Amino acid sequence: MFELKSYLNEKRQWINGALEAQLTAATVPGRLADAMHYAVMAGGKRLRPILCTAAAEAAGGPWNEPALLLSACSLEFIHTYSLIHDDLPAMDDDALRRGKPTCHMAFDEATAILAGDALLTLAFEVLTSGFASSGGPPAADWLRVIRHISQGAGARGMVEGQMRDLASEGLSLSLEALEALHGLKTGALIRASVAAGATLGRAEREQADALDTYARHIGMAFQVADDILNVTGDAALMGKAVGTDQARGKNTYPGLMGLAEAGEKARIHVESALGALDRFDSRADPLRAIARYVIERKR
Ligand code: GRG
Repeated sequence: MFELKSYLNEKRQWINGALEAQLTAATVPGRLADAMHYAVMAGGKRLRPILCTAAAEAAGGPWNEPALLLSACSLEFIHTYSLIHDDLPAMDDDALRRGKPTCHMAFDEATAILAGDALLTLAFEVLTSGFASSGGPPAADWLRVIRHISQGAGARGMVEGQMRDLASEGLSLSLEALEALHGLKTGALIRASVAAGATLGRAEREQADALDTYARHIGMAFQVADDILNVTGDAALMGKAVGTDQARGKNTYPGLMGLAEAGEKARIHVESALGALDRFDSRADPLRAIARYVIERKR
């Protein structure tokens, strides 16, 4: 029987070691390096890196190749940069993240902006370092990975989602517009994480499409669950403030359809994600367990 808790702990340890090593190698000691290190190593579930390695495993590849480790680090650097910038006074103005003062509170606003910038840049430096290693994936695969990640993170993905999120504060979005917003803000990097893993795991076309369907659904389930936790969650467990969405006039699933219906929506997305994995064998069990965890999580 697959045991998710020990699986997640093992992967987190592996990823945390790699993140430490990459940060040490890529920075010069000083305030910028301290702020980058502070934000990345403040905790976090490492969901995107784990999805990347689990997707490679589901496709039949090894999960622990150096190329996957580089992609996993890159995804976490991008995710952490987005959290640092999201917490800034110009955006969501949050004081607590991952159970600790946000980067701009622990350092200052300018340092937090630069730490985010440097992490975004480092993400791509780390990816390109994969080209240099012999015996790794072919260059064409690396280019595909870089394309998935840059598209997921950028102006057709997460950044556009953030823009829509900020622009729609205080306005009433339709369900369709809300889903499009979250598909970009939260979903695009999750899809990129799975697509990167599928590429490096040498997934066949059909497998890659099924994995993308899985990723789309867990991205939505993750966001609905996040909205629900913002209403019902425990701030101490989550390491960030709750009730903030309503206070800021954010469009959320519970706000639009009520808590019970939002919970049902998340559950349906998880079922659809699991359905997309029907043709996969037990090597997709980690992805299956992660799909369930996405809505059962308390943080
Ligand atoms: C600033 C370009 C830019 C984008 C910000 C990630 C994001 C976009 C905003 C964060 C706000 C938010 C609550 C989004 C909902 C889903 C989400 C991404 C939650 C945070 O991710 P977790 O739960 O965080 O994976 P940890 O700390 O576990 O890594």
